[in-house]
Amino acid sequence: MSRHLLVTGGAGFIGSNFVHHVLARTDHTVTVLDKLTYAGHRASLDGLPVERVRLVVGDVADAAVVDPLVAEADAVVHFAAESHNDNSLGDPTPFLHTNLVGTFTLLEAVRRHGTRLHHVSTDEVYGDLALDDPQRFTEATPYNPSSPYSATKAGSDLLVRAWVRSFGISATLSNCSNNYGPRQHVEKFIPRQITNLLDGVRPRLYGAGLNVRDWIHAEDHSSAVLRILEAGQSGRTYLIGADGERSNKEVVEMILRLMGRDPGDYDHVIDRAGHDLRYAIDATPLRQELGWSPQFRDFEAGLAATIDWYRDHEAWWRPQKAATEAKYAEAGQ
Ligand code: NAD
Ligand code: TDX
Repeated sequence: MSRHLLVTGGAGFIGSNFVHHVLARTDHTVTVLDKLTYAGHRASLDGLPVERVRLVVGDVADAAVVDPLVAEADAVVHFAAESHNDNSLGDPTPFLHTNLVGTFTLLEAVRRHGTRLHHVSTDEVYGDLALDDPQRFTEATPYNPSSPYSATKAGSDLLVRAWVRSFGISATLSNCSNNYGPRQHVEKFIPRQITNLLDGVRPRLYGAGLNVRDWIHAEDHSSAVLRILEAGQSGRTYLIGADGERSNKEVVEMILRLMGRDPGDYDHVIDRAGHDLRYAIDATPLRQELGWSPQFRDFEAGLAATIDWYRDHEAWWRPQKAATEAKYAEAGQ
């Protein structure tokens, strides 16, 4: 059945991936609501069928913009967020505005119009795990966020749950692990190291680099969100992950090898304040109850394709590179 989706943050990394995924696999139409902050790229929506997708440039915290868009949609998928931990350590202000006030604004519109909502969140709301802890995060893991970013995402999740319980809105939530793939901003770990190497600059590893992230391709995140939108149970939280745990050191060494360099050719820099040690997702309910499974099971192949994407799309990332590196240089990273 053809439906009309409102996708917030659809010009960002994962949101744009989701819009490409939905338009290729369904006959839905999409309105993207995106503020086009430093992290949003109009070009990330290039190549899509213009009669099925429309971009509205606006703030998810602006009720006058949000209300009519929610009113005309069959469902809302909420990706819009300030998403980078390091930025939240420098200035948390926009994180409170977008992640908390933005989600609140959307919830009020959804409540007024009875529209179905899917809220996209992160595994960082659970805090971190010890490197040798046999447990992984599940939907029962207590919230324990470490950074201003993850604290505002945790707050946004709790707002959604409260609106389900108190006002009976129809909403699902998902908490996903670290994404990689095309169209990710060069401030993030993997694209930063790839584009540094393309510029002849040595990769930068925070601290000892033993921190573990549970990598999933953005395409697999998109297919999971679509599946939850189709078959998820209102009020439920689904954890999304693809069994992709790797230390940062392993990832940087793999990037170096794939780009034809010596795997030891990187620098250790000052560690992130409050740096979470390890994230790991148990996605069993999503796999067993909704029948979802990831398609990108070979991390090295996915990483090689991602390297090719950045090599072939310099015009997409080049405008952000110098300002991003200037910010890191100020922080000694
Ligand atoms: P991103 O920073 O690449 O994109 C965010 C998008 O939101 C941008 O297009 C930006 O312009 C837009 N935006 C920001 N503030 C806005 C506002 N006030 N109004 C409207 N639009 C606004 O982020 P991403 O990595 O694609 O993350 C998308 C979502 O997925 C976020 O909610 C994030 O918490 C979640 N998530 C990300 C990851 C990851 O690994 N990147 C993992 C799990 C969950
Ligand atoms: O230059 C770097 N060197 C480095 O060692 C950068 C930019 C990062 N790192 C480390 C920090 C982390 O341990 O790499 C790891 C990944 O860093 P990020 O890409 O900043 O991701 P992370 O902080 O793990 O958060 C990401 O996953 C969860 C997304 O940015 C969040 O939006 C998502 O919620």
